[in-house]
Amino acid sequence: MKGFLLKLLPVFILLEILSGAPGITQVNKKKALHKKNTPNILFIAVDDLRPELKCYGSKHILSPNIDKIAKRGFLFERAYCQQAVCSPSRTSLLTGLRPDATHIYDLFTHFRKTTPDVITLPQHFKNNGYQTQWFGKIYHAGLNDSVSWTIAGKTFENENNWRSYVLEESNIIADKNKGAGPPFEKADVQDDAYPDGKIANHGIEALKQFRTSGKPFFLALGFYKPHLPFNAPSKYWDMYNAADVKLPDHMYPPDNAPALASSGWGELRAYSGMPAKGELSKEQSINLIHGYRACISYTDAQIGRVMAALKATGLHKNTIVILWGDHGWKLGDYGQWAKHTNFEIDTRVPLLISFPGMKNKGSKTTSLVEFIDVYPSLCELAGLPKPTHLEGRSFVSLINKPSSIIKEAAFSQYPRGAKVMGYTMRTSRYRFTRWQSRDNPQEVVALELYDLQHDPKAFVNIANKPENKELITKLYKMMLDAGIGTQKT
Ligand SMILES: [Ca+2]
Repeated sequence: MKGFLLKLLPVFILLEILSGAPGITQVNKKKALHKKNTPNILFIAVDDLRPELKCYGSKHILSPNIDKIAKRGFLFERAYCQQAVCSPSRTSLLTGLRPDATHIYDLFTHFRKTTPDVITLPQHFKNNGYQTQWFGKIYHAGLNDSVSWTIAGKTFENENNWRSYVLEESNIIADKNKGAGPPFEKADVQDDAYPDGKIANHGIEALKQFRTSGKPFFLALGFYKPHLPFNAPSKYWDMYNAADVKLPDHMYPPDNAPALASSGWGELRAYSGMPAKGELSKEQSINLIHGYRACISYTDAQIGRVMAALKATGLHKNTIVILWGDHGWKLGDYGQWAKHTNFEIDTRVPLLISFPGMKNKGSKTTSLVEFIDVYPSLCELAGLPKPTHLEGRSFVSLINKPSSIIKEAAFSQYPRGAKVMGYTMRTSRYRFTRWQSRDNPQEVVALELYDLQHDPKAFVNIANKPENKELITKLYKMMLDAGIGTQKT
């Protein structure tokens, strides 16, 4: 541990002194350091995990293993994905580019079609001598990028639908419903009856092999839960009592919000027994919230198994652990379910990092950070040069000084069909969203403004209040100055 710290210190000192784009000297110096240090990367993605964890202040959630990473590491209170849906968010993080640069706004288009030569995060580590391997969901299902990896991975999931049921009755329902079965399942089975347990098993085996080979590695483990359907072994359901589940206190859209701000939550409606229109019953809502919590604890336990193996192999002494959820989620909040909006609740994400010898263990920052910042940050920590295409900036300085601020704003976006794109900007106080024409960025379709200082849950859109006209002009200028939403899409 000490040795790692001593070797890493010069990198921090160097980077504290030098700011902005790395010069040739810095890159060469870092390359030289990299040869000596070569920390491994354990890259943990959790699908549809909103920051509802004990380490994020949610006392009702049992997430001891993720909490342990926070305790030994560093937690980002205000981290934001760039688009609140799987593939665009993951593509953005893994390429270091915003959706307007990847042109990936949907779940079907591969980024190699739109940005054929981009060097992805794992590919960059591969190009710098790392063994890179994945299990589970890193890229979106069916959109793997084989050049990112030195070792082939495995999804453990049926690629064309979300069937991971183990109970016969669930599969019978799914067969009748073109693959979409019940939205949750409770089964008295072992952890590895479902994909996430298998992913942990393979991750553990991979760690053992990396220990034997002694080669630096970038191991990416993408856990599926708490994505729908909320399937988990019974013991995780039994950790919670349905009677304790409280429904959100605001089950309708924000006051004065335009209709396109909301989602119709078609994703959940596609599951068996869910209404095609209208609200869920109270019982359905409680069962789903119960299932989501069970899935968090189930995945948390798998992460705990992997972290125990990291320690048992001794690799924890030289491994950077990063954990992220690809976007937020609504569990009846605003009367809606799933993601697919520009709301704070969908764009805000869990993000944790831990590495040997880090300063300020167990600290948090409220500085805004974005998923596009992950790529340059991991480069900095591993002593690799930062590719010039990256749109984010490293957040490593925050770890050394949690009270500092590295960004005035975080940006996300969401399309509404072929005609409208919504750009949203989070500042330390406000969330400002501008829905505009995709053909003509000057043309405003609708505006939203939430004062999160006075309305922390964003219940009231105040964009149309005359007294906020100047503020909106100022916020829009900030957006334009950052180059957000200026182009046709
Ligand atoms: Ca997702």
